[in-house]
Amino acid sequence: LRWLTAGESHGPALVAIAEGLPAGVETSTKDLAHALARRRLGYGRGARMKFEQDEVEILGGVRHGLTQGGPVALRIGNSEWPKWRAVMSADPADGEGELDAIEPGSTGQARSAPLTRPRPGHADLAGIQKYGFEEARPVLERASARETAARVALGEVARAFLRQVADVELVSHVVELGPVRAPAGLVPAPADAERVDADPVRCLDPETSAAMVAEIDACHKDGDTLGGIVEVLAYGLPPGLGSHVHWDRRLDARLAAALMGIQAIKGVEFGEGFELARVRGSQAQDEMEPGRPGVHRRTGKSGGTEGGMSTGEVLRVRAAMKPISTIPRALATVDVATGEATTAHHQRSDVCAVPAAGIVAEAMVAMVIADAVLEKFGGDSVRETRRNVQAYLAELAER
Ligand code: EPS
Repeated sequence: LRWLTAGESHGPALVAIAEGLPAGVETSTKDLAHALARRRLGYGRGARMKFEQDEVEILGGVRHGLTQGGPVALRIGNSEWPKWRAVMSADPADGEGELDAIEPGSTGQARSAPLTRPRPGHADLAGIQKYGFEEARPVLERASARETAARVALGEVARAFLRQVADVELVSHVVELGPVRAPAGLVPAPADAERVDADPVRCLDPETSAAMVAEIDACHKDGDTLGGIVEVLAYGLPPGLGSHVHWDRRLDARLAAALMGIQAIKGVEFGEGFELARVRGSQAQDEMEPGRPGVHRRTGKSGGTEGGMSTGEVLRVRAAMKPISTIPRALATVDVATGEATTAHHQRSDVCAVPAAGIVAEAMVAMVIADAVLEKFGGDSVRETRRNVQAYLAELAER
C-alpha cells in the first residue's frame, strides 16, 4: 500500500492518493465527510475550525460506493482559499488588491508580508535554511497540520478495509491533557467510540473531561497552548502482522514512525511503554495461558506486539503531542532578514489540538495496519483478502 498527500494549508485544496487497496472496499463521500467532521471536533481549536468546511470529493478509484482496485484519489477543498488566492497562487501573482489584505485574527500584518521572524518550535527556520527561502510562508504552508485532513480521509478507507477483511475496529481517546490525566485502566472498547466522540475532549471519564476543559480555558485566558497524550486501540488484529526478521518490517517500528510523522508528536509508546523500563523483568511480561485462538495473554503490558509482530491481543499505542508552537504571547526569535533579535510573528492559533490528534493517530494506525494486512494476506478483492485471513485464523485455532 503506497500513499501520498499534497497541498498547502491556504492553497486551493489538499489531495491524497492511496495505491494498492483491493477492489470491494465500501466507502463513500459521506463516510469520508463523517471522518473529517470527527477531526474537527474537540474543545480548544481555533477560529478556522468554526468557519471552514472540509469539502471532500472522491476523484478516482471508487465506483458506486466500492473501490475498484485502482488508486483512490481524494480532494479536500480549503474554504480559506479565496482569501489567499493571490498570496498562494500557483502562477506568478500580479500583486494587485488581495495581496495587501489583512489576515483575520492577526495583529494587523498583511497576508503577503514576508514572514521573516521564525516561530520557535515550528518548521519555519530549518525550512528556510534547508530550501533557501527568504521567509517562512512556503515552509509553514506545507508544514501545517491542515494536511492531516488528507490523512484522515485516506485512513477512513483503510479503516473500512480492515473492518471488512478482519473485523478490526479502532478507537482512540485522550489520556492526558497538560497536567490532567485520565484514571489508569480507562480503556474504551469499540462500543464506546460514539461516547468518546461526543465528549468535548474525547475522554470517557466525565470528571477528567471537565478538568481538561477547565485547563484549556485557563490556558486560553493566559494566552498559552497545551499538549497531551492520545491512545489508539486496535481490536481484532490477527497475530503475526509485521515481522521479527528485519528492523523495518517490525509492526511497532512502522507504527511508531507513522505516529511520529504527525505534526507536533514528540513521543510514542506501546502498552506500558517507558514504565516497563522501571520494573523488573518478572513484572514486565504478559504471561500466557490456553485460550482462543490457541493462546491468550493474561495482561496487555506489551501493547499487543512482541518481537515486532501483532500478538492477537489488543494493540495499544500512545502518542505524545507537544503544546502548539504558535503561542499568542510571542516567543523570542531572530529576524532572518536583519539578523536582529525580535519576537516571533503570530498567526491565530488553536489552544489545544490534542482531541483532533487522536483522530489523526487512528488514521495513521489504520494505514500501517492495512499495509501489514495486505503484506501478509494479499488479495485483489476484499473477498479474497478476507478468505485468506479466515483460513489463517482457522489453522491457528486447529493447532
Ligand atoms: C494550523 C494552524 C491553523 C489551524 C490549522 C493548522 O490554521 P490557520 O493558521 O489558518 O489559522 O486551523 O488547522 C486546520 C486548518 C485544520 O483543518 O486542521 C497549523 O499551523 O498547523
